[in-house]
Amino acid sequence: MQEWQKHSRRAPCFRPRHKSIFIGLLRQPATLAKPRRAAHTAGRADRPSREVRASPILPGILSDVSYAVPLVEAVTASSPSLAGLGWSEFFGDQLEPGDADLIPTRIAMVHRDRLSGLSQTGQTDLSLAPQATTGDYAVGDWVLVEPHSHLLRRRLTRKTVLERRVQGGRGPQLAAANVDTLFIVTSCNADFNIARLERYLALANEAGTTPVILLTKADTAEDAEAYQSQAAALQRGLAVVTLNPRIADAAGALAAWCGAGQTVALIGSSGVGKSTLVNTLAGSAQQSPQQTGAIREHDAKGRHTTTARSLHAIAGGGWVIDTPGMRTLQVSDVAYGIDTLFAEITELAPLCKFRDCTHMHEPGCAVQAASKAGTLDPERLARWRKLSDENQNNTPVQTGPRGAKSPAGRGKRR
Ligand SMILES: Nc1nc2c(ncn2[C@@H]2O[C@H](COP(=O)(O)OP(=O)(O)O)[C@@H](O)[C@H]2O)c(=O)[nH]1
Ligand SMILES: [Mg+2]
Ligand SMILES: [Zn+2]
Repeated sequence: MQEWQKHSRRAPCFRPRHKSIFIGLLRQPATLAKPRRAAHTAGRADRPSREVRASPILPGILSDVSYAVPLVEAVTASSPSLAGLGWSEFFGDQLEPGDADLIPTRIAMVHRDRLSGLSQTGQTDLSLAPQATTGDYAVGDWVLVEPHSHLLRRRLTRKTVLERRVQGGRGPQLAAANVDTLFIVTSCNADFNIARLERYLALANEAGTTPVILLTKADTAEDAEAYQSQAAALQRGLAVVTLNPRIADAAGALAAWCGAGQTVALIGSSGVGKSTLVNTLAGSAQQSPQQTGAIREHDAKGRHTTTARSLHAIAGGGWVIDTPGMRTLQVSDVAYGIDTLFAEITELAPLCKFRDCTHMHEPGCAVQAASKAGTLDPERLARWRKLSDENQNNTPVQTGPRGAKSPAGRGKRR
């Protein structure tokens, strides 16, 4: 039996392909009912490693994960388990009988003209079919590869995907796939910008990943606690961690999100310490450390020293994806992400007199009333409006108010 077969509850031929997706939908939290989502964004409700760990049908699956050995060594020296690479039942359920000879491989690096992947046998450069392009793949994707030719035959449906629209860019860019936790990194200096953090949060919520805000450079700030409290107020239940990526303790502070089989991605402007953090998380076993760079003193802007996207093993287990820095980020198709971010506004809307209230000038508007009464921050309301309007303008298909698509209409092709 191949290892991937051990991660499937039933034989592939009896399994409906999208079973996990429907399970995911049934488990959506009752508050803030989420519209029906595409397979790749079934997200949070179907966390792989936790489900695998909890499964009585799959005893001992993680027992072969070597927690003590840095995974970067495990990958090159011995064979890592698929669960250690982030594989779960969500992916196992997508396999078909004809896939038995193919090798499940995780995309580890995306260059302009080539891809490399990690499998149980180590790192391999992958070859693409003539009509395929590297831009169709994201770091963290699971693909099926032919054993000898290393030809990439098929990509599995994503559990989560982070994509972004860059100002002036043509279409959305894939940043990372199958990410459990998004570390949104910002510094306690001129880089700290609430409206930009809200954009990242909307993106993370929409992608189905858990956002965590990491505040760096507290050692250079006069009042680091003020940054911490401002960040924590951005979204209900949001975790905010202040750390110095240059110090080894940073890895311990993030251990809760970095267990075996877990994948985290780093997002944020250039110069905030993302690559430094990758190097700290990867530890001394890392073969090719990320390049890091100094920032300009007057505006805290960094240089783009990270160009390719890549997957790095975390010394204590799990994987981290560094992404190139970006200052501007446009939102599109993130209605659900915005609703989660601004839950206090979303929850007031049903109390408005008109069902399609825009919360601008209508009589009986509960949102305006809360703003006037001082229970809703007017600045937050203004930022919600700006982001919602931008989202609506950038979202091509709209069948509901403010860019919210009808449940049946939702579903991006992946
Ligand atoms: N003082 C201080 N410097 C830091 C901290 N985090 C990162 N740096 C420095 O900031 C610079 C930019 O870091 P880098 O990792 O290249 O940022 P990236 O562009 O986000 O990948 C480097 O010189 C780091 O050593 C911190 O918490 N405190
Ligand atoms: Mg960098
Ligand atoms: Zn209203």
